[in-house]
Amino acid sequence: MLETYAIPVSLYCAKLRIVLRAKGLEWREIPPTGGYGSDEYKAIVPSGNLPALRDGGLLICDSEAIAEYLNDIRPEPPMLSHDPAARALERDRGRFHDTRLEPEVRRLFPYLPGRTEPEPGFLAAQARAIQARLDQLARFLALAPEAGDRLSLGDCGYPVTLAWLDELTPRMELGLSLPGPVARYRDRVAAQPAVAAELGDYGPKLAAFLDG
Ligand SMILES: N[C@@H](CCC(=O)N[C@@H](CS)C(=O)NCC(=O)O)C(=O)O
Repeated sequence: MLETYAIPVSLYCAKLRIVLRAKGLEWREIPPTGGYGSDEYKAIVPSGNLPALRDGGLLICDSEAIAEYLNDIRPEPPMLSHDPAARALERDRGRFHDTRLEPEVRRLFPYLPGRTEPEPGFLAAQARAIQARLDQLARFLALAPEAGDRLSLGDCGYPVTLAWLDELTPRMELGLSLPGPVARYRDRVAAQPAVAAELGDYGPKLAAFLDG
């Protein structure tokens, strides 16, 4: 059986679970050996990050590489279009999430409520940076108005990151607002059964973690 190294609230672990659920795959989740960030875990997973996937002797440690591998070994339902142009846009969307939007949200993590107090002005500046990414995403979506009608690999990170923003916006007084095209895209993605199932499980865990 497939095994994933994961912890419950990790954003990219939730992204991976959406892919696993959409593919109807069975998997077993195991905590990082020796704990998150441990030398023991880094000895197994070169990048030391989560999630990682083990399939027999194969170990993969980037959520997008894992997702593409799962799409290759379980082609149905296809999560990348067969049409090269549509496939390129799906990958573009996925990269935008992983390299542009999510990293701006992650910069808030050291300052989550109850952790370190940020420097004055940091939260307002970071909120502007995240809002700029959301506005860019709205323009991105204009290039692919059908995005989210069918769940592609490029969509799976967004519902998780947007769930984080829902929780963090009031808690950290970020004053963020979702542009209309992003809100509509989000609704289309949230209606996909694999996303609804994961968010139903993940949402309460995330809220409890942030309250905790
Ligand atoms: N680009 C990576 C990012 C994964 C990532 O940032 N994972 C977080 C947990 S949600 C992590 O392990 N951060 C600590 C680190 O990268 O050392 C992916 O898509 O898998």
